Amino acid sequence: MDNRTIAQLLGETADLLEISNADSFRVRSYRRAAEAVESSTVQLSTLCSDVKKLLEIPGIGKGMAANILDMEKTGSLPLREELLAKYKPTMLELLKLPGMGPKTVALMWDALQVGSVEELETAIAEGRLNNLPRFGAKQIEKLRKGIEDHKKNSGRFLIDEGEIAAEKIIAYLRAFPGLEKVEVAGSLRRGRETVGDLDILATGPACAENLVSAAVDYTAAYPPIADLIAKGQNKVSFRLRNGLQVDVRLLPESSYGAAMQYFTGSKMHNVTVRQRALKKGYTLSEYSLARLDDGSVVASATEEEIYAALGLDWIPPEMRENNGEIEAAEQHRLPELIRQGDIRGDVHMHTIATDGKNTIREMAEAALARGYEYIAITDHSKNLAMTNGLDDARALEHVRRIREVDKEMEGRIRVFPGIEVDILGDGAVDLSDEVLAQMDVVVASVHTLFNQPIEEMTARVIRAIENPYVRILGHPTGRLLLRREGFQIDLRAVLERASALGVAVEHNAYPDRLDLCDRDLRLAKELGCRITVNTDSHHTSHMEKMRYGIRQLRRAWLRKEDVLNTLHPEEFLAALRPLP
Ligand code: DGT
Ligand code: CA
Ligand code: CA
Ligand code: ZN
Repeated sequence: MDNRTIAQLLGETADLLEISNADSFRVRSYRRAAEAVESSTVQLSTLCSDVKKLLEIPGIGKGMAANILDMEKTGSLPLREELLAKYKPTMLELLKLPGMGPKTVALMWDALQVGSVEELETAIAEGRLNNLPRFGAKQIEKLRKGIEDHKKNSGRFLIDEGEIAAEKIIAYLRAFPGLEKVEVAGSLRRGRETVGDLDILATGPACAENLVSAAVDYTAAYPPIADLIAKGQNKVSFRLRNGLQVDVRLLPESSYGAAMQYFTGSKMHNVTVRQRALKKGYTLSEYSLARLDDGSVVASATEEEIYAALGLDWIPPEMRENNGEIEAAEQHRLPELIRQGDIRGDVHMHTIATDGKNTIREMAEAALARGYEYIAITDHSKNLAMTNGLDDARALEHVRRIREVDKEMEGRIRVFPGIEVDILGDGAVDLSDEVLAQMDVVVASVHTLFNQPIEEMTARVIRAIENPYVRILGHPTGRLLLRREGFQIDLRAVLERASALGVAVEHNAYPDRLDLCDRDLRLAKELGCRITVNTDSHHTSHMEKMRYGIRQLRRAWLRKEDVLNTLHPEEFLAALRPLP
């Protein structure tokens, strides 16, 4: 069992304990253990033969160690199963709705015997929530809307969850003798922000017609399979424990390129490419590009050959959305897309001063290890009290410490002082101008009052970026993928103003934000906005999430020169809006 699954089971148990009104100390011990496991850099399953090592992890006591051993052995956590049986297995789904915490779930259960999203929907429709204490018409409407969004999203997964699952399956398949090339196709290959299912293609000598059944058997024996959906001649479909469906196809080497092209999609890209093939007297299928007249194969082994035979440059998967990429490929003017290695700094991250898990120094060392030339430390401001946000005095003290660490690093990496300053309800920012003036990187973000009418929210954000010290607008729409839609805002108006002022807009690479989305990033570029891509790391391990952001920038057709933090440190500061 991987750390993520262990952490998830522990976290769910904490939620269930809280729903059952258990002792808060007990709830906390599960939550702390979940966090410890989540952020642990060692694979816990490798420690299970040695309980002492498990106990060395802070947050893991004797009881928790026993739980982890249990999970490793049985694949489940008895207390969690017990609590789920007391309520309903669907209980945890309710927590995914916005505004539904354990206390509210407990209330719904106690008062109305509601134990699933569906039951809640019915209860709302029947007006049974109207007599509940603490539930006004507004909250009920919010819940109803939340259920609607939830239903729209359910069945999709965040890109990181998809990618982690895919990497494991690929490693498993590569271990089979004669499976030489194993790659992901579908929406994950295109870098879409969420994925519906995984499409994995494999080829090699083991896929030859007389051999493939052994490879199919091996695929169907992948240990984490929770539910084998179908096992065909060269295709295996299954579901993982988290509900994610996976389609694996084992293909002869001769048609691998055609299959990659077909199963990468998108559907609309493929439709357009196929029409183009027909015009040229060809037919394009998942097996080959062939002549219409005599059926002879023109190209099939690689994507490059297929695109070339159609008079097109090879198109990066992130661009295959039928947004003009085919015309660009025909005219040999596809942009050179930004790559992960182009990034030289990460300028939005948190430390233990607020809700981060590491020190300034640890963040700097981790960034240095990634090869970065600079970071900015941007902790929260006081309006976010639950994060222990900084007031003016603490912010100044923090700036001093950041400058100290910058010196300690002796030029190996620059550490810029900054803040993620809250945009208050009226568009004022949360700290004084004198304090903001001490910082190099002021990111301004909305974290509260998401429900303002669109005019008010637009005016609010524009007022905030008009503050002359604000240099970056953080996660501009506030969306949380699969959980919360972005707030209502006239984004074009905001981006136009940001462009005029020289305020950069952020693409927040954290996989449940990916905000601005690909489409809006393209708009930002069109409007002449400066753009940065940041991880918003709350832990050293989060810095690697940059790669999910890079995928979105590529989907927006952005090049290295469109993104400020591809610059060297001094150039980067100079490219931000000039300070007053
Ligand atoms: P997803 O799974 O919802 O995140 O999105 P995709 O793009 O991975 O879609 P999926 O898994 O249904 O199919 C993978 C690719 O295979 C898709 O992008 C294009 C191709 N494909 C699948 N079924 C069809 C089809 O019926 N017609 C066409 N033209 N292409 C298809
Ligand atoms: Ca798919
Ligand atoms: Ca699929
Ligand atoms: Zn934020």
